[in-house]
Amino acid sequence: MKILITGATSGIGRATANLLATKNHHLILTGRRQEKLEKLKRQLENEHEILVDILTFDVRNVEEVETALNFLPDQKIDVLVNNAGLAKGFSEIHEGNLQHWEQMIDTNIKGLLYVSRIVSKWMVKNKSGQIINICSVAGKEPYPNGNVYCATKHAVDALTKTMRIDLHKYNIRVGQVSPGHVEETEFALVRFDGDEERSKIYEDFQPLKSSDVAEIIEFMISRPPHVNIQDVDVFGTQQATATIVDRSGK
Ligand code: NDP
Ligand code: 8X3
Repeated sequence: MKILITGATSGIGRATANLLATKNHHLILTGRRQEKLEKLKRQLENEHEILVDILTFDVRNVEEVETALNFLPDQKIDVLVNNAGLAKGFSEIHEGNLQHWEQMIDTNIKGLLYVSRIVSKWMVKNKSGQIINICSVAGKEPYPNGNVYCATKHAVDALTKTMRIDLHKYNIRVGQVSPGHVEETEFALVRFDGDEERSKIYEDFQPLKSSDVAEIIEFMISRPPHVNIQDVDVFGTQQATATIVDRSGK
């Protein structure tokens, strides 16, 4: 299958690329950091007998998205994993940073839409395909200081459901994974603007690993064509809700 993963330069996206490569899929990996994409392509093509294409673009820029995707030769994608996304900041609403808000809204909502609009059009034409959005517990439960990030992920939750309604009649599967905390990602470092001390949020409990989420994505993809997994809420065992975490040690 030909599988496009946005945000494959690190974290969940990269772990998903690594796992799907072992299943001999043709991968199209995207992100803004070209060097990381090139390194991953070299690694995966050396380790597996697969084709890896890379596309470097910012999902927030509609022209870049269109140019990059239209560069693909045959307008056929079997699976789209809408993973690129981020949180920026952690403050109460009256102290919010406008740039952070815009970056989250533009990436998590508009970027996902720009990519999905093009790829879903191809899927409708081909009468087949699957879209998997990476949502979050933040898309299900608002939590203190999460305001705009939670709002963007609630939007992803609504988009997964509405895309499913729009696309099911074209034989297109749509679902999402909604994880709690996931380590082996740059998520916390990005949220806290590279502040390594503040980013140490996984030291006193065992969260999910990026490979755990990758396995769920692979499971959703490998179901028989008549099965559509619509949503998977998943947490590390020590995390019960967005805010209730057993931080007594790993
Ligand atoms: P990472 O920061 O490790 O990965 C984020 C990926 O998104 C990177 O590959 C990054 O690539 C890409 N990305 C970010 N902004 C853009 C952009 N403007 N254009 C193109 N690509 C972009 O974090 P995660 O792996 O954790 O995040 C993946 C998804 O999982 C996100 O949607 C996140 O919200 C979600 N999630 C994460 C959880 C966690 O606890 N880690 C829990 C629940 C959901 P590059 O910088 O090269 O552009
Ligand atoms: C990432 C998990 O709890 O930081 O979506 O929102 S959380």
